[in-house]
Amino acid sequence: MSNYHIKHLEEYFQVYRNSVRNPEEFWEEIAEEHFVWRRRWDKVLKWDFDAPEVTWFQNAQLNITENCLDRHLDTRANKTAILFEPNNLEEAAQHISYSELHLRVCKMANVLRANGIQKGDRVCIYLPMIPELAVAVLACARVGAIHSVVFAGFSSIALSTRINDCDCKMVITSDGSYRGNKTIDLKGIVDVALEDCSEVSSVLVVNRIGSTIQMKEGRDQWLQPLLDKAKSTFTAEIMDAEDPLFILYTSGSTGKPKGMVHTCAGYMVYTAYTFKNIFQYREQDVYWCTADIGWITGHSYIVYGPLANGATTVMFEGVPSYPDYGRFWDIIEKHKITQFYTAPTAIRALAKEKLEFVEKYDLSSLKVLGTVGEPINEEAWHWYNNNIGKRKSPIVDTWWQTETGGILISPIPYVTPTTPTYATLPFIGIQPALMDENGEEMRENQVEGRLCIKFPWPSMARTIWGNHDRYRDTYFSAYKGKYFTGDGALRDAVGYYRITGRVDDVIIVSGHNLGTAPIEDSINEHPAVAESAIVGFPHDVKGNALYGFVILKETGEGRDRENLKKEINQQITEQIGPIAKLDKIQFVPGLPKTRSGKIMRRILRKIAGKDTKNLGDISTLLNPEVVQDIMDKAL
Ligand code: 7RM
Repeated sequence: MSNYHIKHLEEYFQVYRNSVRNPEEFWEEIAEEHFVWRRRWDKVLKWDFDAPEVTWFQNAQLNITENCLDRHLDTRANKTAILFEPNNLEEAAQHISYSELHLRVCKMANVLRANGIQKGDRVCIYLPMIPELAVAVLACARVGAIHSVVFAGFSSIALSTRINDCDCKMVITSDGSYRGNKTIDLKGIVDVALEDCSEVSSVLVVNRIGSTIQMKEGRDQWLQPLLDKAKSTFTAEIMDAEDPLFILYTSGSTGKPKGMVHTCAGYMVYTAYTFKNIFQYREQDVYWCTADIGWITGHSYIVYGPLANGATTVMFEGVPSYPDYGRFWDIIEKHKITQFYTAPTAIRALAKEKLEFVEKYDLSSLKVLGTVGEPINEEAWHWYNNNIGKRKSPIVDTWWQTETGGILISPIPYVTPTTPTYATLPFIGIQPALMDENGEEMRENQVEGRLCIKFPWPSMARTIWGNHDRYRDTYFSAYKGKYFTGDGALRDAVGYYRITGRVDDVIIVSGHNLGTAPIEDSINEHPAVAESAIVGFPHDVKGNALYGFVILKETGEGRDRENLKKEINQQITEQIGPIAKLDKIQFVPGLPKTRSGKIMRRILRKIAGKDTKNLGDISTLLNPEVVQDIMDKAL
């Protein structure tokens, strides 16, 4: 019991040491004391990073929704589980109690079953941030279906790619969504996507905005009438510990997104345990994470982690700028938020606005602030600390990934002294390693290298859907016996970690992971484009923005450049989504390449970042002459 809630630094070090020396005993105790199981495990951990293969809580049986819902009904039936704050001010907030949520999930599970969804089937969820999204996720888990939530800002092509990759049978969506003072035609996007998805036999539609939409006979059904008729109980499907719970796509360095597969037991144990400690969660708290459930942060720290702890978790449908830039602070005051978890990009955007938007509100309920998604710069950290936390709420800078399922490096608030821009110490059970250029682990402090994790943790993704080889190649082949994160990091004199950013071809824009390859693929499809390369450059709000270097075909040379730029961005918007649009496009005669034909993005990054003093040795390039030309015309 005592290990479940770390209270001071000595205790952290002691529990950490124990968790690393006796990982099986440690996680067994956590799993035993804080969750309900249908069958106990035979073995806590089996692993082999070469295969790679990882099994936690072998042969245990459970249903995660019994842990997130049923077991709270005795003690928390009337406690608010989900506090829904709508986009529109005219609409009242909704307090959905644990018993109400349980009922809604059971009804939804019955609807899924009645529409042919069985254990192991994949269901795509493409919904805005409304309670039905959480209900749909939990209902899938209850029937044993594997949910694949696709962020409702993705385009129809991105959606159909994800639906087809894992053969979803069903899509759950809404007529539309509210976003500030706009509405978005979600069902229209789904209709276009489904022209390419022959396996989808059923579409359930939430009526959110009351718009007129097309309903395809025999395929599409409004959800509400089905729920009205559904039975209010549903016996949870019994799941094996290692059965897949969900698939969530993340971009990689080739064009195809990677469907990361998370499994039931380890994911539950780790997200619940990290939630409790990293947010120092107490029974009366009102916790708010501003992420969308379409990202891993929403899966782990809006839905599963909080609900497994019987917490009150806020779901906000809107945007930070509507009706004005005070909306976040208004919500904190209105619901007396105790933990507030957001992204550096949101902090930077709000820090640009007048401080009056903050000063109008009483933020004294706050106890813990969090950030996630990208490195937070010092200036944003101080703004957050001074103006939102009033220097009394510790900031937890939480480092983790879609692949890791839960937070791996973070302070524990009121326990770990924080330092701006540092994610500080590994969480309990996490064993980081920094690797040097020769592939050797650096064991001393005050070093910088590539960040690996050298021992399994319960919530790690087990595979990439349909492509285990890619899983091995991406994460377990760079350093033998270690999980490679793709990030660089430094470890300071006291052993604190600071994440320095991606070392591969992934760019983080506004906290969203964008692979360069899919964007380049999209640009290259434009008839006037021969070749392209994308790099990130520093942007004061988004963290990074995208800079595209584009070689035109001869046929494109005569075209109006401004029109071409518009068309290229239009194409990216359609194929990937507006998030991947380029801020700058430079037409170039060639791209710097190595002799083996690899684009030297390092050089392009320096040019885009206006840091050309030290380009390094370019004489070994295939075409050193293009570099000067690109520099002369840089934007
Ligand atoms: C949770 C999430 C993962 C990538 C990761 C990093 C970057 C995330 C931090 C961070 C510095 C942080 N999942 N990243 N958190 N960098 N400090 N606290 O964001 O799969 O979408 O992205 O995000 O590069 O590898 S993700």
